[in-house]
Amino acid sequence: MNGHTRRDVMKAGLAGLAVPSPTSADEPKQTPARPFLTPEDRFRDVSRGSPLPHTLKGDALVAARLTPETWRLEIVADESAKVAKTFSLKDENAIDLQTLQKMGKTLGVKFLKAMQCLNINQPLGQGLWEGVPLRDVLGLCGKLNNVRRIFYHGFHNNDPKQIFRSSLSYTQVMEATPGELPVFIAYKLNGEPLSLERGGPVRMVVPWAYGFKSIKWLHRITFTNDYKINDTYAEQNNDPDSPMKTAAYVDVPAKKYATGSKVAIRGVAVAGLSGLKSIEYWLRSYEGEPKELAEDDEAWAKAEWKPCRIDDPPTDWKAALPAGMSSKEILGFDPKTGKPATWPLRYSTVSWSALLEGLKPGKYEVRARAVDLNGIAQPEPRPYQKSGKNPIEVRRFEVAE
Ligand SMILES: Nc1nc2c(c(=O)[nH]1)N[C@H]1C(S)=C(S)[C@@H](COP(=O)(O)O)O[C@H]1N2
Ligand SMILES: [Mo]
Repeated sequence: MNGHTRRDVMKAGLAGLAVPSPTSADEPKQTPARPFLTPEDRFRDVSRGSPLPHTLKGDALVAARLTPETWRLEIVADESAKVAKTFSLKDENAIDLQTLQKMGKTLGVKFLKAMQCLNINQPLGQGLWEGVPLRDVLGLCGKLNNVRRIFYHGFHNNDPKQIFRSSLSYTQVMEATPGELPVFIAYKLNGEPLSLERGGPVRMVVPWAYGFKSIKWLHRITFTNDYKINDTYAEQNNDPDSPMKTAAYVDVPAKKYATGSKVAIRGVAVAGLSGLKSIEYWLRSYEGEPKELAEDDEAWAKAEWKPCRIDDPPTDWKAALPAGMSSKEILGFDPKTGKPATWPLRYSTVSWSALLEGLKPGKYEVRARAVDLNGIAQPEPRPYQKSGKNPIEVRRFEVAE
């Protein structure tokens, strides 16, 4: 079994780094260890638009309604839907940030969620998101009829060609399984106002979905009786209805380790729709040039998968969370004890590691896979990559005198 502690892995990681190795600019550097909540400067960005909305400044930012004072949310209906009350710029009653924050005082929710792009292996970051459930905001519209879907989009330079839009069914917005996270409109991330780059002042956050449902710079929500998905991502051959997959991803290790040193393999895993039971690694030696292992290679059937260690929840939640916040306030945590109801929390990330000892000199490749709560190992049960990138990643390193 892997009885090592996180400290062992940190030490071994540093030992690995200490081995001098020739590096050139195009060789990947060893991935640095990641904190529980991703700091702003390490969050990866996936944004469209020219200019990128988050690069606007001064008057352009004001004209785009992307400052806390100028931001407005329109909630309207197309001709197919019937809605008692709408909110629009035209009627001068669009919803402002103050109104949303005021609702947040009584209805606000906080939860942990990984942001992940359907088309990128590794999650972009893990955040503590704060906002108001979308169903409560839509409640301001009163009685609805002929509403089957909710369409929404953000600021797009007022250029129809640049629009990036998404949608949800009425049911997905209005009702959640007890214990599950609701769709919500977020204005805070990791205890701070949502930055412009992360989609601030206000962004949609769809807990179970890949990033393309979580529209940044949210400007308009439209009720419709159209039952069809209108997502921009659907037009690019992505499965627009795919919940996040359970998957493990492997950090880049050091290139070389000295014989006799401990080799720490680390990575991040996402607990998706089917939850996360365990993570396993497969170490394999090779000679000569690295080769891709074909899907039908018989080595797969003979692979010896060994257990990795999944990081425990932080023992000190106060230190892991933004200042002044208690874990008791977060959805998915026991409000009495402040402990997470499950671990890892669904739709969040967890760090994992494996410590390899006693490796003989030679070349190695290491792979890792997640096993979900149904006992199914990655990339199954949904190996099709346009419903979410979950390939089994491989990393290579050398052990030498
Ligand atoms: N308005 C708008 N929202 C958007 C996008 C965009 O280009 N424009 N990109 C989406 C995609 S595809 C992803 S993966 C996430 C990325 O979120 P992040 O940039 O905060 O990491 O934002 C989503 N929301
Ligand atoms: Mo994405």
